Amino acid sequence: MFKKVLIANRGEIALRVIRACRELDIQTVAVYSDADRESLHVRFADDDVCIGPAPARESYLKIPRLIAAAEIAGADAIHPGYGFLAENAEFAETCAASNITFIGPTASQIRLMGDKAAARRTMADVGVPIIPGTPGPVEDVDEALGFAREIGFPVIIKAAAGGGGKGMRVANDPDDFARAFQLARSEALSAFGNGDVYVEKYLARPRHIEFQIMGDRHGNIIHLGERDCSVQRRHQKLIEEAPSPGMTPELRQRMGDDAVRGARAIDYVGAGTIEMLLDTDGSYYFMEMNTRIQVEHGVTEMLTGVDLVKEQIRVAAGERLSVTSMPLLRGHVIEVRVNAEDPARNFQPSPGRIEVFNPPGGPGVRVDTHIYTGYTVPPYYDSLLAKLICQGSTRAEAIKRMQIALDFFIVEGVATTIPFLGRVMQNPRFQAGQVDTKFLERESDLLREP
Ligand code: MV4
Repeated sequence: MFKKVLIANRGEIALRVIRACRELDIQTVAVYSDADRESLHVRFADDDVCIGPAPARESYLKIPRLIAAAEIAGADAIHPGYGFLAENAEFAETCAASNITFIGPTASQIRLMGDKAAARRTMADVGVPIIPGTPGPVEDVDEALGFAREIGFPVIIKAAAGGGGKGMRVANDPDDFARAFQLARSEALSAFGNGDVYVEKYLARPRHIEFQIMGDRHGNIIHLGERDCSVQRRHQKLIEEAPSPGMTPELRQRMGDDAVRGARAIDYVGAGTIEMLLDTDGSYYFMEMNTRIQVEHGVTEMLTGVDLVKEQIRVAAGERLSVTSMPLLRGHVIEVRVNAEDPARNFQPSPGRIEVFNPPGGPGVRVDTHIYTGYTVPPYYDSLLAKLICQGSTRAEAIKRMQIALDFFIVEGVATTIPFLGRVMQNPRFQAGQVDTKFLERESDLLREP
């Protein structure tokens, strides 16, 4: 097992990884920027290294500084968390070249799944359903329009190097197509330095369903059920839950088998997620694979009792997965993301000093956070303050516990999404499980205080 793990991250996920290391009796190294000197991850790690100024480009994203910090502190492994360098193949490669274990998949697995068009082809080759569309990137607008006419409108044009909604444009009809194509291409070029795009049939109201995958170096690959992340806004997830409302054991079996087959196609090692779109007619398709631990991993942990971060560390050290098939699912779990943002002002970030902090508790309630009374939320990073996760024996009980937990959750000093999330829990369509990726567009009244 590792002696010392460097956590190349900040915020709640850095604390989450430190906890897992402590349980495994592994020493920890925190890294921090000038803006994070007072952060809890620095306090709770055994060792800490300042890696630069506040902007992430000059600190959390600087590969040579992270490697140097690991070498100075004597870390034999690096956990990347999520975001920052978690899906950066070059970082994984540099770790390997420096004799430091990257706690995650191989650089080539990251690279392959990072190319969304290549990932699509890989999945199609092993019989995982993919959204009808072009076999790979398209050369020019005429070729693309030809495919679009074959597939049938509406279509969506996606950046091969994209993911998370960047470089994506919908074309409703042939007249609309050239404009959408050029927009997607130029957005892809400026965001990713790669203008490759491909075309898919556009699904109007899909559910976003993702399967949690874990693989080890002994050839074991399992899934731990799905999460429904349909409640999003501009590709930012706001609420995640499991099981997905409306999921049946039969559908889970089929989707889960496909997800595992897809991960097996690349001999996947570590924690990963197969994202799928579930259409209104019950058909489902592979969308993307994320090669990291995700923000919402705690949902699956609460539902299954499996500690995914400990599993990640164990399999990176060459051990076998401690679970060999999908565990029993314990009722229902819902997670909300508490952000320092104002929903009434277009979710504008609201950094500043936390004057009062009182997290909720009680049966079935988990709070993952790095904030405390007196903590100052810096303006440089994403605005996640806390993840509130509630479990119940039924979905209704989980919602009830969430409502109470949100009522008892006090954060003063910055605007937060807490009141908005409380309104979502009271929403009849949400309560009925009628969620899809257009939920918030339809229920836009939720954004304003009544
Ligand atoms: C789609 C789609 C409809 N049809 N692809 C959004 C993020 C990126 N990973 C892919 N996304 C979508 N791809 C086809 N062919 C709708 C979305 C989409 C979406 C997906 C999941 C969750 C929220 C979403 C919000 C808007 C669009």
